[in-house]
Amino acid sequence: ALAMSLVVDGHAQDKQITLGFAQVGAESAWRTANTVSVKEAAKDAGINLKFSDAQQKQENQIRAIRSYIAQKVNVIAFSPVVESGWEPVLQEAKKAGIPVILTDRAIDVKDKSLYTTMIGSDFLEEGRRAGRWLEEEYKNNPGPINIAELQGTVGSAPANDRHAGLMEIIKNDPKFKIIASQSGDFTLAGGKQVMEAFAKTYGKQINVVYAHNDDMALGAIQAMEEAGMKPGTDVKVVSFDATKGGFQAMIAGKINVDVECSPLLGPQLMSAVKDLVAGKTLPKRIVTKETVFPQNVAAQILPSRKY
Ligand code: GYE
Repeated sequence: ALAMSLVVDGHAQDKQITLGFAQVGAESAWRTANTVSVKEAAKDAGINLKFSDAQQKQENQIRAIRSYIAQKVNVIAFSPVVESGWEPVLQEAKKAGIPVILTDRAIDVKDKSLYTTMIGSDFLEEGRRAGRWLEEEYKNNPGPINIAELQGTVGSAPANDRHAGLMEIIKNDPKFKIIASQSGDFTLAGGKQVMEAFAKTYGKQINVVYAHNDDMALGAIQAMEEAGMKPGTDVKVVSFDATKGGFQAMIAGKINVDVECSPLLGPQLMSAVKDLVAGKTLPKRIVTKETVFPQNVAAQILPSRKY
């Protein structure tokens, strides 16, 4: 492995960087790909990685961050489960002089000096992209267009922003109505369970399922089929991430559009870690490049998908 060469007291010595990474969990295909990306990139960069899985619980993540502080790692990175409640532990990191990088999800703190940079997607823009697709899809339809929303983890940045981005676009067009909205916690099982309840209560009234990720969309598709509904035709399905599973569902005609969100953040994270240790200043925000995939391009694009 490559190691950084530092000159200390006139002696050149190899000093390996240690990074403590506190992951959200393993709730989705996106997350699994993100974990692989982080682990592989650390290896390629010669960075010693300490990795923890919080099983979608903020308290576990806080505990992991505290242990990284106690172990005096060089840099801490984490993908915050939810947006709020981070000040105390981040102040502890700051006091210990350990820089913190946010990956994937943003946090809500007044004191922006509590983190150095945030590497990840613009979830608000993703929600707007989905909203624009809906406007275009239904432009010749007077409505009403009833939307059932499967939200991600309550209080998480992607759930908050994918909802807000959609609202920004459809709020001035009264034909669009969100008739039901509930969290499926970004999991397939959660999406299926919530959709079963929606199907019972609203049945044929639902025109669109707006799922905050592919895993929940796939679960919802199962639930709709079991309830005798036709996802992709009778009910349009809008999803996020654009995983291989999402692409396969598009090819099968069951997801209508998938807004891309890339989990492949490992290489960018490792170069940010190296820059920090080398004393460079990072931009406060590093945005991932992404696009939108409508169903009709899925078969052609799937072979080149990496997650
Ligand atoms: O969309 C979802 C995952 O934070 C962007 O988390 C990420 C989201 C992603 O569970 O599949």
